[in-house]
Amino acid sequence: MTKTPNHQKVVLVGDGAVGSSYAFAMAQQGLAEEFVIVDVIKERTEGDALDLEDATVFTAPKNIYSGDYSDCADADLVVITAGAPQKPGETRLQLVGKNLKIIKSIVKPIVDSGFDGIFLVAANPVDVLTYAVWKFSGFDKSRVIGSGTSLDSARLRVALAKKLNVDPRDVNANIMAEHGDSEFAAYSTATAGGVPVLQLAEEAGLSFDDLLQIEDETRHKAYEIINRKGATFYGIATCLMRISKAILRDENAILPVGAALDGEYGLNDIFIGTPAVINGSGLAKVIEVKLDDREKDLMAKSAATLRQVTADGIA
Ligand code: 6V0
Repeated sequence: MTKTPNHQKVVLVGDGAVGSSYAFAMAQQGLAEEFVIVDVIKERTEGDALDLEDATVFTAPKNIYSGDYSDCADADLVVITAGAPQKPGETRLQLVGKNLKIIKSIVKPIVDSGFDGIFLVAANPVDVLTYAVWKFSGFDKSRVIGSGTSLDSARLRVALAKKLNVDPRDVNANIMAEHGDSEFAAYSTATAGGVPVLQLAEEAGLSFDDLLQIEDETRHKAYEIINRKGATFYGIATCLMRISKAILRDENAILPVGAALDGEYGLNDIFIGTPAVINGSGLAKVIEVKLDDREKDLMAKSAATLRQVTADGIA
């Protein structure tokens, strides 16, 4: 298919629970004129493409089909959700061995296709795998983005909104650092309606210990979902759609993602959860949050955890 100037093409690699939910979210939003699905299980991608094209009657004209890595050649965005998910009780970092192998086998044929767009990575452990995609692809850091703490931040906003009895869309609060057990809530800069969350929490009778309890529940929410239904997918799929939209519509949106750091927070050579400006060129700028002492300490510890796993996994 020949692309016209405004024609946008997305390739999804990994058509499991997360990938297929992402494809559905993208179809619902009418994003990307061409949407290609790749997976080792070919029948599933063919079935999903046939199923999803029926949804386009009610959204926007789209060409959705099952493809292969050669389809990445003229894609604007490749989204990687291929990889083993957590089993009950398993941490994200424990997935590193199996998923690094999968990532390596995926990135090479994509780069060989001539792909010159943006990578968005969601497979876990996402911070380590985003770093791996950057290393294996040889792409500029601005063109490799991880889902990072986007889902965790959404979870924090939902939890705070319930406690404060406000709309979660009006809560501006980020979970930062690893997408995993060492993440933390950046409460010192969180706001709702322009007012500090710390002030609103106090007015609502919530102590800082109550906020730490919310942080802890946010950190463990994935385990609660996995214990009940075996996987989490609608939340992350919608986060991926939101990041994709910021890229495809060149929004300059500030979103929490997994970003490559270049001295921010005193860190280098790492992908980690932080707010960043996302546009048609990828990650335009890391927004460095002014952290308080508790948060600085947690950021450093989380980075050290990630560094250890990254160094062990990617020689
Ligand atoms: P799933 O439902 O098992 O789907 C994984 C898919 O990947 C399957 O369809 C596989 O066939 C496919 N796959 C495996 N190897 C390859 C390969 N070499 N090439 C192409 N496709 C392949 O898992 P699910 O969709 O639940 O999770 C996918 C990944 O996302 C896992 O690593 C999860 O841990 C991760 N998640 C990340 C989140 C985040 O916030 N970043 C949130 C939830 C899940």
